[in-house]
Amino acid sequence: MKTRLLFLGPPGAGKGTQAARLCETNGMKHLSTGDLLRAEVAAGTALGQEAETVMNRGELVSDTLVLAIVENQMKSFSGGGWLLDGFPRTVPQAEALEPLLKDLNQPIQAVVLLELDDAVLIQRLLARGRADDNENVIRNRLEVYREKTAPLINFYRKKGLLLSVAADGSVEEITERISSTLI
Ligand code: B4P
Repeated sequence: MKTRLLFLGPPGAGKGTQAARLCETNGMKHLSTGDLLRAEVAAGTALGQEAETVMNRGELVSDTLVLAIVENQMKSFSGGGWLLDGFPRTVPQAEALEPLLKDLNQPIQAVVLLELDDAVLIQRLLARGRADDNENVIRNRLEVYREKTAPLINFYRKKGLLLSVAADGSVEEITERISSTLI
C-alpha cells in the first residue's frame, strides 16, 4: 500500500476525518496543518494570534507561516509513512514542499482528491460548528479553495499522482474507497 500521501479537497470534504482513520490503521504519521494551526491558536502563541483572525475569516494563513510549521514537523518523518492533510493548499506551498521531500528522499506516492458537492460540504460544516464554520465564512472558504487550492489538482495530475475519490456516503464507505485506491 502507498504510505506517503497528500489529501486534497474542499473544506468539509472529510480530509481530517479520513486522514485520522487511515493513519491509525496503517501506522502513518498524520500531519494536519489545520490541527497544528488550531493548536497554536489554543496555546495563544504569537503565531496563533496571527493565524486566528485569518482562519476565522475563511482565508488562508500565509505560506511562510505554514511552511515554517510544516518544515519543523517533517523532521520527524520516518520510513513508516506519512499523510499531509490540508497541506499544500497553494501552488507556492506545493513548490516549496518538493525540495523538502527530495532532501528526505521520500517522494509522494499518491495525492488523494476528495470530491463532494458544495451543498453537502456546507451542510457538514454547519453541523460541525467550529469557530470558522458559519455560512458566510464557509462560502468564502469555498471561493478561496477554488481560486488558490484547486489549481493543485492539475499540478499533481500532470505528475501522474492524482487519485480521485467520491467523498459522499458514510465515513466507513469512504475509508474503504480510499484504501482500495491505494493498493
Ligand atoms: P482544515 O483544518 O484543513 O479543515 P477543513 O478543510 O475545514 O475540513 P476537512 O476537509 O478536514 O473536513 P473534516 O474531516 O473536519 O482547515 C481549516 C483552516 O485552516 C483553513 O480554512 C485555513 O484557514 C487554515 N489552513 C489549514 N491548512 C492551511 C494551509 N496549508 N495553508 C494555509 N492555511 C491553512 O469534516 C468536516 C465535517 O464533516 C466534520 O464535522 C466531520 O465529522 C463531518 N464528516 C466527515 N465525513 C463525513 C461523512 N462521510 N458523512 C457525514 N459527515 C462527515
